[in-house]
Amino acid sequence: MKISKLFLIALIVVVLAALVGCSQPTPPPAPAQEKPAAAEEKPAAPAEEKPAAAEEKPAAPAEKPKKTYKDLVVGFAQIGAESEWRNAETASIQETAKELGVTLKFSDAQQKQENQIKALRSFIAEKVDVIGIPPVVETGWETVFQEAKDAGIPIILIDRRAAVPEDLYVTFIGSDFVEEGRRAARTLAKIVDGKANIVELVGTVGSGPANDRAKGFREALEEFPDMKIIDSQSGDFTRDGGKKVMEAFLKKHGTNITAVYGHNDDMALGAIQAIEEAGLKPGQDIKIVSIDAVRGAFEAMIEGKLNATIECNPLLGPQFFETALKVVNGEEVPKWIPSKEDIYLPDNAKEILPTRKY
Ligand code: GYE
Repeated sequence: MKISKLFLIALIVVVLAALVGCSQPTPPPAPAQEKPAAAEEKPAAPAEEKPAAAEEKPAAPAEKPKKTYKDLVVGFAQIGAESEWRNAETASIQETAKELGVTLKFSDAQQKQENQIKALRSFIAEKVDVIGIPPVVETGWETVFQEAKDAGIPIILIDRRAAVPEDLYVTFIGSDFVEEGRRAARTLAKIVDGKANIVELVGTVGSGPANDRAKGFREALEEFPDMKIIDSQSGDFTRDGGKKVMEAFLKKHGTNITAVYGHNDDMALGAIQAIEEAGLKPGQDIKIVSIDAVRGAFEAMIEGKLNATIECNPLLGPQFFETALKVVNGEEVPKWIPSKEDIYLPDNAKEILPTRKY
C-alpha cells in the first residue's frame, strides 16, 4: 500500500510536471505556426517558379531569330526617272542594297500612280518583308496601303509623303519641303533685295514636295511685300517641262519677269535654256533659285546662270535599309526621319562641285 501510495504520488507529480512541461512550449506555437506557413510558401514558390521557367524555355526558341540584311527582301516602287535627283536616289537605293546583300525588287512607275499601285500589289503577292515607296502624289493610297497592312507588310514612305492615317505606314524618311520653300524665298529675297516679279515652276501637281514647296515659299514671302508671284505652272519636275513652261511665261509676261522659283533644279535648268533662247541672260536679267542641289545646278552656278540652290538630299539608301531592317526586327522607329540639308550659292560652287555625289 505504502508503495502504491508512494507510486501514486510519484505518478501525480510526473503527470503534473508533464502538464507544466507541456504548457511551457505553448508560447512557441506562434513561430510554430509561422514555420508551416513559411514551409508552405517555400515549396510553393519553387513549385510555381519551375513550371513558369519551364514554360519560358520553349517560348525562347519560338521567338523569331533576328533578320540580317542578307535575309531581307525589299520591294521598292520608284516613281520614275524624271530628274537628276530621282536618278541619284535610285542609284543610292540600288548600290546600297548590293553592298549590304539585301534582295531588292525594284520597279519604275514612269511617274504614274496606277503603276506604283500595281507594283505594290505584286510586292504584296510576292510576300516581300518591307515596301519602300515615294508616293508620286499625296492622295489615293489608303486602299492599297491597307492591303499591305492586312498582309503584314510594313510600308516605309521615302522622300515623299502620302496623305494617309499614320497607322498605314511605319515612317517617312525625307526632307522638310515646307522649310525648303521658306529657304528658297529668303534666299531669293537677298538676291533681289526684296523686290521681284516671280514666276513659279511647280513640281508634279498633287505631290508632297510641290504642295509644300509652294506653301513654304508663300509663307516666307509674307515678309517681303514687294516680291510677287505673277504666274505659277507645273513643269512636272522635268527639264523639258520647265523649258516649256518658261517659254509660255516669257511669251505672256516678257521682261516683266525678274525672277524664277523652280521647285527643282531640273525645271530651272530647262528654264535657263528657254531664257537664253529668248535672248536674255539667266542669272542676270532674270534671277533664278531652285531646289535639290544636283551637279547640274552647281555647273549652272559656276557659269553664272543660276543664283542659288537649296539642298534636298537623295542619298537615302543607307537610312532606308537601316530602317527597313529595324522595322522587320520589330524595333521602334520615329514617324519621321529627317534628312540633313544646306543652301548653296555661286560663291563657292567651284570648290564644292567635285565633292558632290549627285
Ligand atoms: O526634289 C525632285 C524629284 O521627291 C524630293 O522629286 C523629291 C523630288 C525632287 O523629281 O527633283
